[in-house]
Amino acid sequence: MSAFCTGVRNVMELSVKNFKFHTSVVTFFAVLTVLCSSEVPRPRGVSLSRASLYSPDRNFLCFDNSKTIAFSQVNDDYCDCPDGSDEPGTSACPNGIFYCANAGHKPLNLASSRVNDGICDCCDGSDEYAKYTVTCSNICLQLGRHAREEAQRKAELIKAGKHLKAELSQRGIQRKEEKKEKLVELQKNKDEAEKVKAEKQKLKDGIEALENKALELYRKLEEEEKKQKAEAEAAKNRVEATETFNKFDSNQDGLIDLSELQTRQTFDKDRNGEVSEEEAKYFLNNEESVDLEKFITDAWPNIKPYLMMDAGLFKPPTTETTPGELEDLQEGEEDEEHDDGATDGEEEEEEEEEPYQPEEQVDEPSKALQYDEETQKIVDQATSARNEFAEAERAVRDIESEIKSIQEYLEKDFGPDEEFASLEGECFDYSDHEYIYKLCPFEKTTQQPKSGSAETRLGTWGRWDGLEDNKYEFMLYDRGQSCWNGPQRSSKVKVVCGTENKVTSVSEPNRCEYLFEFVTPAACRELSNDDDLHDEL
Ligand code: MAN
Repeated sequence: MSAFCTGVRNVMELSVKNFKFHTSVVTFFAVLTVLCSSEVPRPRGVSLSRASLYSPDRNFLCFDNSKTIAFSQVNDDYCDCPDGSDEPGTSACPNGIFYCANAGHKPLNLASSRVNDGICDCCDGSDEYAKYTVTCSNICLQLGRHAREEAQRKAELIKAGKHLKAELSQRGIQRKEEKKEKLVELQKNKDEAEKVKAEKQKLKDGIEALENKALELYRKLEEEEKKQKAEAEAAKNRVEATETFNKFDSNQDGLIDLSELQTRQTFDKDRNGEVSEEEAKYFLNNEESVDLEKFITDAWPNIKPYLMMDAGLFKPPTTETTPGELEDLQEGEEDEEHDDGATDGEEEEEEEEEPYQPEEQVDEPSKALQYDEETQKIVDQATSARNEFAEAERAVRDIESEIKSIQEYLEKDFGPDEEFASLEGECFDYSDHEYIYKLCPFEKTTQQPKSGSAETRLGTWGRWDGLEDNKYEFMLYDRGQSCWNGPQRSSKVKVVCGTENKVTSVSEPNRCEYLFEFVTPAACRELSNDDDLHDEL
């Protein structure tokens, strides 16, 4: 019988591992396994592998070697061994382990406190043998069948996916190689470009030194010209001021006093029909009277803008009058001039007065200095040397930035066999009733409301974030747009084996924390021990 059972177990293991048999054959062997697994006599709660440690023919030695007890004390509902090994089938020891065979499905090790606690933990119901609280039916065959079908489906998927994954890996490896080759080439180009830059710099520095020297004379000339211009301006201003002084000094006493300004409508700042003393004083810089020198330095700067305004040459920006007020002022002025037929002689005289005219246009543009032929040649050479240097500098910068982006690419972890590399640069959409989500592997995740408003970044590529046994199971995209009154958005992407690249679901388990599920052949890998059915027998 024992040899038969060993044979049954071997066939079962083989069938499940290789998925070569029809499901009905597997089920038949599963039933035989159930029969065989109950065949080895052992105390309740003991696994097959430990059965030999519990022999009714001899005393029982606690697993920690601390004690030897009579075999009759095993499972007597009294805890003798400190490690709980004498009570595998009761809840007497707080640290005891109960083993359910679950024949036909996966065996299970339970904390012995769960034995006879009224909850069916083992699918074969063996943990609730007291039956005073609950009766558990044995559902291991159904569960086992379902698990095997699921495992078979998975295995078939993996088989198909692995084929595609191999192609992806090949492409990824090739892409990486190409990038590495490009990097070597770029390094060479950079060395070359730096040499060119150094040469261009030398040429530029040399010609600029010549240019500086050649332009020294012109700079002096330019300064001189500026100075002369300023002096001419000052002289012109003085002439104008003097002429105006003489015109205003009606009694010719060499002084302009308030009364001499009060006769001139120009200085009626508030346009009330008369020039008050206060108004006149403003123009004389708060003096009662000024001589020519004071007039030029202190009064003329106040008077000139008003004369220009009168002549329509200048509309000063003023804090006292808004542009609208100024317009009103000018209109008012015109009206007064028309209405004022019966005013006294002086005013009539003044009306006839020629409007103020500056000597000549003040801001005459200065003519650009003409260089002599030799200097012009040097300036042109320097200009083109500067351009060439800037060009060489740009070339180095461009190569550097290309190198940087290749280095960043090479630093990215595209999986142990570069199988995820081809996902870079692509984006995959997923649409639910409210949003269109986007996963751009190794770049970002986004969410766009279907209503059309702006896209929200749910995260920026961070790292692989799976557990140690498969770090490629999850991607983390963090540092997304801030959540209102909350943290920055972030997304996790569960990467699952599939025969195509596709986002299959997106959810928001916590506010502003998103979970994408993405299937791709790149994630197809051999089943781990946890996944295969070896233990289920
Ligand atoms: C938007 C979306 C949601 C998110 C809220 C948080 O409506 O990004 O996913 O939960 O903002 O305010």
